[in-house]
This record gives sequence, structure tokens and C-alpha cells, in this order.
Amino acid sequence: MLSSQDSIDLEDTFGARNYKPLPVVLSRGEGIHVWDPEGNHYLDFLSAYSAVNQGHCHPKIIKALCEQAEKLTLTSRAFHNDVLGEYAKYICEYFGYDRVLPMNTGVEGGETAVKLCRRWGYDKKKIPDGSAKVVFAKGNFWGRTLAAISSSTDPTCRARFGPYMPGFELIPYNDAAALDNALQDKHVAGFMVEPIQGEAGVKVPDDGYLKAVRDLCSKHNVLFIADEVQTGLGRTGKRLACDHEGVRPDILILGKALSGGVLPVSAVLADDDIMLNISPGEHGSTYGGNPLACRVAIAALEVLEDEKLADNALKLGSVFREALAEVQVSWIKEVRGKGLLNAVEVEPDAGVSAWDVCLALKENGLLAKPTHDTIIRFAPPLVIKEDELRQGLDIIKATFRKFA
Ligand code: IF1
Repeated sequence: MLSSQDSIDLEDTFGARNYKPLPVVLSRGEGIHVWDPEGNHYLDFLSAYSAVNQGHCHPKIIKALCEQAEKLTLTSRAFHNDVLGEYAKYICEYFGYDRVLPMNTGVEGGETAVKLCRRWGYDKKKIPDGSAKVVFAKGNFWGRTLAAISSSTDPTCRARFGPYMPGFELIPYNDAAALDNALQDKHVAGFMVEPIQGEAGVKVPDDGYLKAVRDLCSKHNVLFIADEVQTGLGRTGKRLACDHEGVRPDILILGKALSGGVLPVSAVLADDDIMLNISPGEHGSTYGGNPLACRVAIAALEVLEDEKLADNALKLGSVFREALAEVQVSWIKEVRGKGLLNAVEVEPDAGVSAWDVCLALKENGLLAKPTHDTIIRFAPPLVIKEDELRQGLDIIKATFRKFA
């Protein structure tokens, strides 16, 4: 087995330099635990950005993967396979939609949602062909494709990749009045929004915002597209983050933990009135709906339900935030989040770097990563037990105090 340094050196020599990872190499994962090649243990408090909600290498999901992998992995959609129909029924009944369009990565889910939305705009809302608009919230992140970065307000994601996709409009997040105003435009087909903005730094909107989004989209005959790629599947303490306000999006985008971190699986769910405007041959992907992904996704969704992971996230999320609220260090600006999607914001001029804090956390056996320089996201797998969470909190508090 390669040493940590060997792995880092090889990556640095032969890999693109599109990331700056924390200086840690992971070689084994189980539940909330990960180890480096030298056998050093860490608590994973990032969960691959909420793709490993079920914990690393969950036995039931791995079993489903291995059994299917020995039978049939990919047929393409040129032919049927004997798993997609079963999966489609399962996930549609699980979330209460008429139909699912299976894709692979989260951003493909977003692209699919925008295409479905524009097509519905032309076919059902009678927007003149080629002039549909989709509204997004400033601070959004839904991936790295040219369409996704066209709606981005983050220069790191967007700069010097133009020209950009036309027909995208931006309004402030968590601002119902701005949304009401934007939706007056009859060419607007949809509003795509994260119920909690993950990459922006776990930005939790005011209670009632999602309800306002739902009502305003209905009022203006605009599709409410919920990007639940990061917030969905139990992460915020409910099956979907939209469930906190009991709102039902017209288009639901899932990804990440839909496969329990085993392979890329994403899905777009919608009712017939939206989904059936795309006819055969008008959209798809080689791997979309492959039998391996479908088997894994069924197992991943079953685990969420069987192990009541959303309830666990709701309960332990409160424990986490209450414990951190007691930590008396001057440089903490705010502790915020919902369920087990939480963040600590560092006072910008406190002279404490979130990166240095994360380095120290790693030295103390806990993995987290900063976003936007001053925000440390904490998102352990939802299978974490209270005593394990308190172990993590002990590490976090002790590390934070070193920066007091
Ligand atoms: C990276 C960020 C998180 C997402 C939401 C769609 C997607 C993502 C809400 C696209 C993906 C990932 C991308 C990954 C790191 C991670 C991330 F830091 F980039 F922004 F989670 F916050 N919608 N987020 O969060 O899904 O195509 O990646 O499967 O690009 O570094 P994807």
C-alpha cells in the first residue's frame, strides 16, 4: 500500500490541480470512521459533502452493490433492465411523485431539472420558444457545468469560463419580496433553490421562506424546483429539507446520499404534467438508470428509513449546536444549521483561519473542511450515535480552545 506522502506526490505529479485537499489521505472507511494508510483514525465530519449519510461502506448497500455487480451492471437505455422499473416505482412512492428521470451526478440532476422546466414553460405555460427564464438565488451552488456556473455568484466557480448560459436570473436568497417581483415576468418558467444553501456556508433561510416560495410559484404559475442534492435524504433532520415547512416542490432533485456514497446516482422527480413533455430521445445518459445504480439506490433509501436516520439527525443536530453554543471563544461568529448539516462561522477579523482550525482538527482526529475561508462545515454521517457525537464535540471544543 502506498504511503500517504506517496499518494499525495503521485496526485500532485499526474493529477489536475482542481482541488486543494486537507493534507490527509484516506484509505479505509466504516460508518463514521476513516483511516489513513498509516492506520491513523479520524472521525469523518464531512461525509463527502453529505453523500455518505448512511456511513462509509454501509453493509446493506455494499451487499446490494456486490450482488448486482456480479449479475449485470449496465445495459444503456437502448434496452430495458429488470431493476429500473422496480426502482422507479419505489422512489416515486417514497417521495410521492408520478415519475422519476434517473441520472448520475447531482449537476446532471440540475441540468435535467432546468431542461424539464424550460420544456414545460414552452409546452404548458406557452412561453415563446427560446425565451424561457429560470430564476436562481444568489449564493447558489448546484455543480460545475457551464449551465451551473452560469447561475453562480461565486467568482471562484464562474470567472473566466464564459460565455454563460442565457435566460438565468438572480435574486437574493431568503427574500420573498424579491421572488414575488421576479416572478411577475411571464417568461419565467421556474425558480430553482436549495432549501438550505450548503456551499454558501449552510445559510438557513427564515422560517416560512420555503412556504412563501411554494405560494409565490403557484401564484405566478412558475415551477418550484428544489435542489435537495445536499439537504435531502435525512441530512437536515427530515426526509427532505422541504418537509420542515411541509412544502412540495414541483421538481425535486436528489443526488449524493441517494447511493450512500457508493457510486454516482441522481434523480429528478416530478408529476406527469412536467415529466411527460420530454419525449423519447430528447434527454438521457449512458449510465442513467443502470441496474447497479438502481439496486444501490433502493438499498440506500431503505437504510435511511429502516435506521430512522432523519430522526437521528434531528435529535443529534440539536445536541451538536447546543454544545457548541456553550464554547466560549471570541472568534466564533455564529453556529448554525439544521439536523446534522451545521457550520461554525469564524469572525472575519479575529485572526483565526478556518483552514488552520481544520488542520488542527485533523491532527486531533476529526475531519472537516472550510468553505469560503471563514466557515467550517460539520456534517457527520447520520448513523452517528450520541456518544460518538460527543467524542467529536470533545475534539472540536478542545481544538477550538487552542485558538482562543
Ligand atoms: C465539488 C461544494 C458542496 C450540491 C448541491 C448540486 C450539486 C452539489 C446543493 C452537484 C455538489 C459538491 C460538489 C463538490 C463539493 C460539494 C460541495 F463545495 F462544491 F459546493 F457540497 F457544497 N447541488 N456539491 O452541493 O452535485 O454534480 O457534484 O454530484 O464540486 O467540489 P455533483
